[in-house]
Amino acid sequence: MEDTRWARNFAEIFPVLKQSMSKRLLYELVDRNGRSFSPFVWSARALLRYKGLPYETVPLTLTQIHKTIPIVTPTNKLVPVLVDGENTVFDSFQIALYLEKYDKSIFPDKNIEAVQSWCTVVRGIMLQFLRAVNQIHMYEKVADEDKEYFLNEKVNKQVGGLEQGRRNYEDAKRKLHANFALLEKALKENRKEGSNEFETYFFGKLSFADIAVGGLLHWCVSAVGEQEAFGDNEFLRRWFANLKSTVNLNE
Ligand SMILES: N[C@@H](CCC(=O)N[C@@H](CS)C(=O)NCC(=O)O)C(=O)O
Repeated sequence: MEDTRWARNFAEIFPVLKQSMSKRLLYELVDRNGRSFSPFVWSARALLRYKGLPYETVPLTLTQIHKTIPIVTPTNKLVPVLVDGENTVFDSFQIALYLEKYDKSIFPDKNIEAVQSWCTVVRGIMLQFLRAVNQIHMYEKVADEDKEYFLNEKVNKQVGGLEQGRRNYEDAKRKLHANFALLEKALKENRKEGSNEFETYFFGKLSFADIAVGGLLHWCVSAVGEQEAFGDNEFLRRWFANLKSTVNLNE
């Protein structure tokens, strides 16, 4: 009698269990106000939205990331992590590769190596300029529990401490805007004939290289606000707005 009831209950519960196990989860980093600012998470989110794949987010502070992520993915410490049913993938580029099995490829002409090289180069160059500007602001925005870690691991190591970072800030901003001007030039050179001015992508078509740059711009806007991020670079402001609407990520 007991056994039958247990089996019946299990049969009722099983679809619920299965549904929760097959949920798509995106682990992400948030600031003290619950806002997602990570460039790499933005790229993963953009992919999910572009491909129209439903998902839920697991918002974590840095302190929570350090406790949670090694349990979700024992060989990894960082976000984004995507749990897609029984598959767990980390690193934004790996997530892009994994999501290729769904509609809307993000690697034009299946040219994975070329897109990867561009991502590595562009991210590598832009990150150093962005850090010098963003980290000072992000220190104010991260959760209280994250501040000490953020100061030691990001501000001190990446911008030489708060004082030095603040002293160099205006110069860093000038260099970042010069870097943005080069980005504008590179994008315009790759414009495909017939495309409108803001539909201009590194490979002539939308690729993960654009989505990686979009993530970096999102990080900058989150840190310093849109006005300060773009300054008078109207092209990049509009390019980013166009990218967000293309990937359905207007927040
Ligand atoms: N190459 C990785 C980088 C991921 C990464 O650096 N994630 C940061 C957030 S932006 C993180 O998790 N940081 C945790 C920490 O610094 O302790 C990717 O593309 O996903």
